[in-house]
Amino acid sequence: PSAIYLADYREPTHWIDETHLDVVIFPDQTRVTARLKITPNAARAVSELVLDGEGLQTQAIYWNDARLTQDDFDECDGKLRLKQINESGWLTTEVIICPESNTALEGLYRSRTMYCTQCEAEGFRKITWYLDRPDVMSVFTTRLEADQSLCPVLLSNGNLVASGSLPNGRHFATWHDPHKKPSYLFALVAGQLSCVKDQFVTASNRSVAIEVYVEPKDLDKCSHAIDSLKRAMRWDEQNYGREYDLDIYMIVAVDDFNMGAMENKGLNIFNTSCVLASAATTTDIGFQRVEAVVAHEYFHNWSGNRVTCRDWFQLSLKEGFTVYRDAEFSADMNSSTVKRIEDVNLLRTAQFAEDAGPLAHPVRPASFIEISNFYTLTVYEKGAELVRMLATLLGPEYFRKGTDLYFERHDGEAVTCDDFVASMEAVSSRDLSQFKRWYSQAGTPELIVSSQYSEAYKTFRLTIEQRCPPTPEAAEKAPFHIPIRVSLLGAAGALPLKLANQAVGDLPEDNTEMILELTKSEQTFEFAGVHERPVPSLLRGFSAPVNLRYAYSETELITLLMQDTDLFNRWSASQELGVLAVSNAIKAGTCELSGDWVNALQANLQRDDLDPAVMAYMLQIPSVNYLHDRFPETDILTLHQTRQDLVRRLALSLADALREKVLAYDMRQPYEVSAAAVAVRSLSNTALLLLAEAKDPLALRESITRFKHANNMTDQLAGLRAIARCQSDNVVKEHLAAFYSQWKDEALVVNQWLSLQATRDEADTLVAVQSLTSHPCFSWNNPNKVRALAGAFANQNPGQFHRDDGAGYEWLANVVLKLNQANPQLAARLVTPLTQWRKHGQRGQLMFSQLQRIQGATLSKDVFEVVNKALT
Ligand code: HT7
Ligand code: ZN
Repeated sequence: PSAIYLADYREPTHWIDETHLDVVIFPDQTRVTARLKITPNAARAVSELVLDGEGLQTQAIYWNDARLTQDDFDECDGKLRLKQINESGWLTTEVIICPESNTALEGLYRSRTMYCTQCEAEGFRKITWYLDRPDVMSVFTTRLEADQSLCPVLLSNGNLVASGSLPNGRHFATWHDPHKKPSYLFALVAGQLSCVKDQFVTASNRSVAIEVYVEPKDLDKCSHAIDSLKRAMRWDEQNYGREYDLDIYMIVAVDDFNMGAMENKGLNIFNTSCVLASAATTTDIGFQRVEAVVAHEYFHNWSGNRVTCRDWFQLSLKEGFTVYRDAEFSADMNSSTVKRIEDVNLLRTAQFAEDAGPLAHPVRPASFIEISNFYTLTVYEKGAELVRMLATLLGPEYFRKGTDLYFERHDGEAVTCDDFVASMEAVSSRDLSQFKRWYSQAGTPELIVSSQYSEAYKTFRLTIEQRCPPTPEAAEKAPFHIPIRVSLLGAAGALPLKLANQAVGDLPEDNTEMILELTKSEQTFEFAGVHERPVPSLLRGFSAPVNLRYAYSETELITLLMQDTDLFNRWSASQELGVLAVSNAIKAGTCELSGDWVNALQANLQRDDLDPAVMAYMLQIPSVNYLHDRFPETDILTLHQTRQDLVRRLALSLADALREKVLAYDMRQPYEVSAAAVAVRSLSNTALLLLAEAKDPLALRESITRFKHANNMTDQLAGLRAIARCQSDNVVKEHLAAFYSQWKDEALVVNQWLSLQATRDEADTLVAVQSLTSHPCFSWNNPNKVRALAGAFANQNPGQFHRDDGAGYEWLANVVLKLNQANPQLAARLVTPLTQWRKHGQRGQLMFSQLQRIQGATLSKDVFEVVNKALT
């Protein structure tokens, strides 16, 4: 397979103004007739029309209703070439496809009782011959035909314009979408589905029908998604001035799905895990995920659908922006600090690792072999951080003006990341050319900060140096434009700030926080009128996706933990204290906890003005992956054991306060998913789990009680997790069996059950995981099941995945090889942990050999690209 390059981008040779599809579904044989109105693109003046297609059995081709013979076209290697298309006309193709044998879950496939599609990024070409690229936008009319009893529901994008019965128990439905769209936003669904209906009245008083389609057994799990959707619709009107633009918004829940959800115009298709929710079967995290994903897909209607990407290199234009929008929405609906902590945790543990490994790529990659491999944390999460930095640099008013202009300028267009930044520049008159390096340079910049206080001059200087490590696309990096939000903490709180060169008249009303703009390799910022030696609170709210290095003393970190006026930075200080404790333990070879740290946490546990959910996060020692980033020379298992030791000691030292949190919790309260209720459960369950790590007698008792008497899945799973940490093997087995028999008919709960077993740090976990692949609940064709078992084992069980004998790596490689052809997207994602082999010294050689073993097989493009990059 060969790479394609951003630098080679050319406009399409032809446009497709109208697309008329006729999809006739029979078991094992679906006939797709596409009638396309083709117009040559005058700007290209190329007469050869080359269409994309994969796995299609071509039956017939017509140009303006005249059937073409074999001499008129050439079909080869996924391309259909038609020589002389110099004028507008109608191209009709007829193909046969077989959704029943499509295990890759791209294009049209069958999932349980329904047929459905996944066209992003290049799945439409598996349905019919097409110019399958996002800058070709067309008006779609889709006629679906199927057996009435097997597929009573027939859906596609836009509005239903005709439907009716046909002879032989068949029926049809015709849908018309008035908005031009690229093929990746096309969708159809046909199957046995039940529907929950609701409606939303827009700001301009239009009524929009909401319809959520699920399997009949799941009808009682739709209300949270519907409420979330309505909140998202209102929020987008209020915060971005964006109204929904069709009369109907449909969501379909599908059990077999490669990702979370898909924003097809007017017909979103969702992984069941991101739409279904009920107190009995879904955890708080699950509820929040549903809310976030529903909102994310809804926000795409503007950031992605109305204004789309010119080419797939611009993927972050829609994904980074939409992740930023959904993060702000979730922050507004729940606790903003908790949301930020969760996002920053993900960035620091997983995106930073991606940016430092062999698969590192810029937010706007310059080349790819398989675009599906670029739905990454870098494109999504780091991309969102870029938008956040723009919002920080411009301030809320200009940022909103910038997004308004962007939507207005480019409505109905396929555009680039440069166009997005250009709108921000236009409204603010700022020069963002240096900022744009964030889109083209990969790697996580490191900020090395030092400070100097002058008692005599009452000045405080921050000297900040930026460095960015080499990444595959470039060894040398030009300096980034980095907004650094800072405060200086004095004895009585945040100090008023004035830079030495700043006129008093330029100061804002609240001048206790400031955004420093770092643009050079090294810069010094001098604050004047600082009457006491302050503790700097740096990178508040994580104002840029960078690694901050400042030599805080433990006392300073404790000051930040207790007093910072930025709650996020208080949490950040708690993490730094965890890192410090690990560092001391590694140096000393034994794990002695600092009394000051324990006292500070204890004091925080007793404060009732602190959000309990943030407190729960303050009690977490940083993950092994993050610690490995900080201590790259230390073996991962040593880090894992040191961390476990620290967790136990912390639990023992805080036992009284933790017991109080466990006991204060009233399990019988009716379940509510408000931020406050979630926070209380979060702290109580974190306390329980910590006590379970220390085998505290209360945990031995309470884990069983919580498991048995919980009135919601959050508490029941917390009980089971605690049981798994503190009870004897027999008791654990007994409760795992009881949980399965209680929930065996709820696929999403069974996934939790699989993950819990895959993440147990026990010598026999790998054997258990292997035998679970033969359990009746497991299926290799269901990505949720594979992720729950293999994904959880490889990504969330450092102690067992990194076994000294390499058996964890070998098993993962077997899984990748098994899925390589059946579901290439899934296989390519699963292989990721092995690609980090360079970080693992001697142990890394075992990972390396497994990658080589994979490389020896006949690989799909997806796996080929990942494995080859990892090995070079
Ligand atoms: N835009 C959607 C991407 C997506 C996808 C990509 C590749 C293969 C399968 C997929 N399913 C969904 C999801 C989103 O970001 O909203
Ligand atoms: Zn998205």
